[in-house]
Amino acid sequence: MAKSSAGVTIAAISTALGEGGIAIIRVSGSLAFDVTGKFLTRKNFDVSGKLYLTNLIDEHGSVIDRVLAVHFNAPKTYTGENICEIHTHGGILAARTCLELLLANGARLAEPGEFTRRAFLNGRIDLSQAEGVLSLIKSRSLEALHAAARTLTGELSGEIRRIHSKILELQSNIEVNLDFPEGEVFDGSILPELEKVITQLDDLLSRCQSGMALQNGVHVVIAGSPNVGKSSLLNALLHRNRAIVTDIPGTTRDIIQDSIVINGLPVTLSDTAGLRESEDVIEAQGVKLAHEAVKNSDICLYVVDSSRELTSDERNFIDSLDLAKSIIVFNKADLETKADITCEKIHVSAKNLSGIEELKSLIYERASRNAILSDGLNVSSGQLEDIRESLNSLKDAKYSLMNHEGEDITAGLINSARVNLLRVIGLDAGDELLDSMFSRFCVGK
Ligand SMILES: Nc1nc2c(ncn2[C@@H]2O[C@H](COP(=O)(O)OP(=O)(O)OP(=O)(O)O)[C@@H](O)[C@H]2O)c(=O)[nH]1
Ligand SMILES: [Mg+2]
Repeated sequence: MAKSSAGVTIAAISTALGEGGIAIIRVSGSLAFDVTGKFLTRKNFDVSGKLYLTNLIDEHGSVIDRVLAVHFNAPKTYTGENICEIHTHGGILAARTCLELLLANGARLAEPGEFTRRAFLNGRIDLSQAEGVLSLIKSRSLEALHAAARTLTGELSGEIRRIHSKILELQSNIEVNLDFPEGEVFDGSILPELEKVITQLDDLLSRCQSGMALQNGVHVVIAGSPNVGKSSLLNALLHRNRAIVTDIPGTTRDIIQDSIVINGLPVTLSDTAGLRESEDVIEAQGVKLAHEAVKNSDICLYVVDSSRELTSDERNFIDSLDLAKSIIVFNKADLETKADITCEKIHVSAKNLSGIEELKSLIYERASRNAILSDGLNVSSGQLEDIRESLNSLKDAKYSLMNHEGEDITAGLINSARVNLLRVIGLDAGDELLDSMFSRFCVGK
């Protein structure tokens, strides 16, 4: 979708298709009022933003629906263009007939996210706010919704602009020194100022990581030897019998997935086949899948049966785990403990449900990496990467400053930190970036 397509009048059904109270057809562009005017019996919509009752008619004058219609006059509209919205009665046919009439008479069907893309191109919102719009639509928990709303209302943009102007100040202070090759007039306040900006950007990055975790959720894999109680633990975490539990080792073969929400954090749980060498072709495939799942997980719950001693395979597996993203679960706490290990562990009983709430809190803690998730801000993965790169450039700039590598090198690094930050709010964004961003939206948004 090229930038030049802005201006052509576009139309789409903005509500979900299906039976409902009302359906809204949205039209945006310089000809929005002319295109819709042909099919509305009311001719004057004097007040911008006011809903008027009118009839929707077809080319022959037959009434299709009694509707509410509203004109929003450019430029203070969602897209920055003239917008007309027609509120038909819910149901697929009235809305679809209305849309077809508009498409046959001067409007083009909007592409996914095209209304919001126009809002961005016309300066009504920046790119981080556009991401907020998308996240708001896709939120799966109230906390994720709050994070999206904070971004949509401009909290992230405000922070980015504030940090950007501080970086700009630093950059110009350093560039002044480029005129003095000996560097003898070097301003000693630059380093502490740079450190302050690094701390601020670091905080912002962790708020964005929190927002991302709230939006995407985390993937938790339950792994361990056969019969230790992995499937029982899945059922305990879900509070329902999702997976088959038996005392026969090798019961679970395929990966069994389900999800829970912990303090607003969506968590996908995967129960896996017990890890062991197996001659059984099906079980061996399950074990292979289990290893892959552990590798791709955000957090691994490594379950052991605490009522028996650990095997050398289990000890080796624990040694190979990245403990920052793993939780060692000593299951069967209702029985006498025989297992022993020095690293941190949590005692639970999937049978009598002791320790399950504590385990959920631990999963939340690990996932949030001690950041406060309720402070989250929404970004796309590309925007998160831009913030991270910006931070890395600032850290490199600090290193180069401390090691007297030269003001030109420091200034170059600070400049790239600044440019990366601007990308987050969409300044200098190319068509390619915008295409990938807005293609994730639905039609009509
Ligand atoms: N006493 C006690 N028994 C448990 C507990 N958790 C699971 N069990 C029992 O341990 C046996 C194995 O449980 P599963 O949940 O099927 O174990 P698994 O790790 O999924 O086993 P595989 O799928 O074969 O790898 C069953 O008989 C469970 O009833 C527990 O906390 N306490
Ligand atoms: Mg199982």
